[in-house]
Amino acid sequence: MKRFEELLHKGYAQSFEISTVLFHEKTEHQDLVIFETPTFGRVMALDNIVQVTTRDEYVYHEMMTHVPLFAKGDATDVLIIGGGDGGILREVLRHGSVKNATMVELDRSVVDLSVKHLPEISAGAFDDPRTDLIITDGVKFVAETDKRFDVIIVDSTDPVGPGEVLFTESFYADCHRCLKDGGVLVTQNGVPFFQGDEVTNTYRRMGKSFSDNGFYTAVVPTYVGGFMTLGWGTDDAGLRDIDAEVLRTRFQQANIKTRYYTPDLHKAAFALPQFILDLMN
Ligand code: AG3
Repeated sequence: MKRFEELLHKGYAQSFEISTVLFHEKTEHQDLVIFETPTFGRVMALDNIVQVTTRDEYVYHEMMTHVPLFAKGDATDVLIIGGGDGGILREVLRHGSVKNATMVELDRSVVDLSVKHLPEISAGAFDDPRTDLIITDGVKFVAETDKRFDVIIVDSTDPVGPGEVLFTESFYADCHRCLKDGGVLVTQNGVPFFQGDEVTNTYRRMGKSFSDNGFYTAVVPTYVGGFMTLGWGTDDAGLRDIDAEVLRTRFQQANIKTRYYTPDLHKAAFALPQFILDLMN
């Protein structure tokens, strides 16, 4: 029986039984494999690190998207950096307030192969007239664009290889520049039980540009290690503490059916375990 082994964390592995390999090749930027498994459906890994599974993708995609969008309530322009599988884009477009979703992905192959082998993840989102897909380096895009966004979502790989530049002080500063007043930046920030440095570093680096920054959490089974931290940066300190009743009303009016996100969980996700708070000092 063939297996896929992820060796992201020191001395510890995650291993999947492979039913079939659907695709495996080196793209221009990274090694990309998509395989079928008995337990997690289809899995896509980049440079041997699991990015998405059809079984648990909803947790991450809903929390990366609905927390900033329901906190804002009226976002019209959203920027997604990375996220080539289209899962974030799919969730963003479910918000009726959104008029434009700009997605900047480095690796065209990730988009093409996800549409081909993982079609339920983007679920047609790339064909939506509100979508602008731009294949370029996200770092370059935020350094140069004149556009301004209500929400920026950075759906990156881990800070090794092509994703590393998306965890720097200058990148966060450029994201800040691309936000409208009171906009919010959300980032993928790893599993702090194993990747504690990411919390410490991001907290310091984002803090240079944003007057209110921190993290909220989600638990994604295939990002092993318990809580994942999602980075949060804004100059509107009230955004992390929107009244639960307001969130419930917005959620109801948006009429979005979720599998993980609820307004109460949204509130609770900002409560951090002590070991994560300690990493922020
Ligand atoms: N991007 C985040 C993958 C993070 C994996 N890291 C980890 N397990 N620590 C996923 C792309 C989904 N659209």
